[in-house]
Amino acid sequence: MGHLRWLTAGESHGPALTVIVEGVPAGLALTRDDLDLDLARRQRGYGRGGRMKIERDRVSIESGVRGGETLGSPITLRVENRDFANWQGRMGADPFEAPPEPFRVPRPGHADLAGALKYDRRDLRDVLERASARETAARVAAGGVARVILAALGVTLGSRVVSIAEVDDLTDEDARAWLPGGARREALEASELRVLDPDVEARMKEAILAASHAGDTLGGVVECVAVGLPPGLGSHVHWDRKLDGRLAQAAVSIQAIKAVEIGDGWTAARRRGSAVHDAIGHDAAAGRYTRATNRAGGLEGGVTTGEPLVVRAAMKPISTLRRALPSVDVTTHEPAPATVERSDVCAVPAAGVVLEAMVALTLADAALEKFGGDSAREFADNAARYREHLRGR
Ligand code: EPS
Repeated sequence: MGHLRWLTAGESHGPALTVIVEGVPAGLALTRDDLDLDLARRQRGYGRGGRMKIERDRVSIESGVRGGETLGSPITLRVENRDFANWQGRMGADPFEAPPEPFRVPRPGHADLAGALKYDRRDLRDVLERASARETAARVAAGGVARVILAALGVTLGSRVVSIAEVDDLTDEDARAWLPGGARREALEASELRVLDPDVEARMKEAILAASHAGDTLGGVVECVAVGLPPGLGSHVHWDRKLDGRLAQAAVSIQAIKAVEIGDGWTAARRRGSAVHDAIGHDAAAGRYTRATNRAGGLEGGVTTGEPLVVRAAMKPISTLRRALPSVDVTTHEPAPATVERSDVCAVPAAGVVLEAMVALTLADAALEKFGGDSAREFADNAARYREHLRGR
């Protein structure tokens, strides 16, 4: 909606990824350590490729923060691509002395072909460099800023992997246990696949290893939960103000995400209404409405209910296959196996961290829209006054 605006720039093997975040209130405590934590989480995961051994993603804060506090001015974050050192002659901005060997055979499933047709590029690298999920490092850096905005409201969020290929983690545990500060948080973060059930994790690893041996790749499903949200973020009054729609757009915009689910989405479609909707109660002592269940995933009519927000995203298998699929050379139109670049076998755990960032950015935008404020104090005061107004309503 534009209360919190942000733009990323950067190619996968260019010098760096950059993101400018605009609309952040002044006076929020922000350090690079806050942001580096999530960048490191994004780099982990069983099934990642060689690139993650090269990179040590760290943020350099280049504007908008002074002495550890936000100024209210645009915040520029830069994440260096260490791999650029190996790509100088092929990815620099200066005209080439000798043009590098072009990338000619598109990978089915990647943006290679559609992007080259649209932008009239002969070397498919001109497309794939920006389409690469490397860009998500910039999103995660921006997401760290959004997290700090949300923390001022007492909102925290986290994610876990719920399936890889056909292996499901059916653990049905209160998310507060595995969100930051919860008793199961450390175990979840220590898990290489960011899964709650260790037996399930072992089976997922076997599946990833088998796919790797076969020159193949695997996708899966990640779940992001946010708690501490007030009722009333988003709006029912117009399609582009509905928070569920905004979250869906944010989630599906992540590279390789093909579907999104809010609350019990897909299973709700198979059930009767009486088994789907969350009965309403009232807790007089707490001065608030309660729900017996949260199948709606914290959203009704595009508005937060105050219950935990639950968003799931389905990631397709990565499109770079070592056992390449049939494709066509774009210079000769002759059949050829798709080009094989170094890549991941499975990046689902990283997608969970990216989903957290996209959800955080969307929620921070909705919170700024509702509570406004140029300073952190004004923002928090407005939110506190609103919560007071809700008590006893
Ligand atoms: C990624 C960096 C990329 C890939 C991956 C995500 O680095 P490289 O292409 O140099 O190996 O590992 O991107 C893709 C799988 C893709 O299809 O674009 C990262 O930093 O997450």
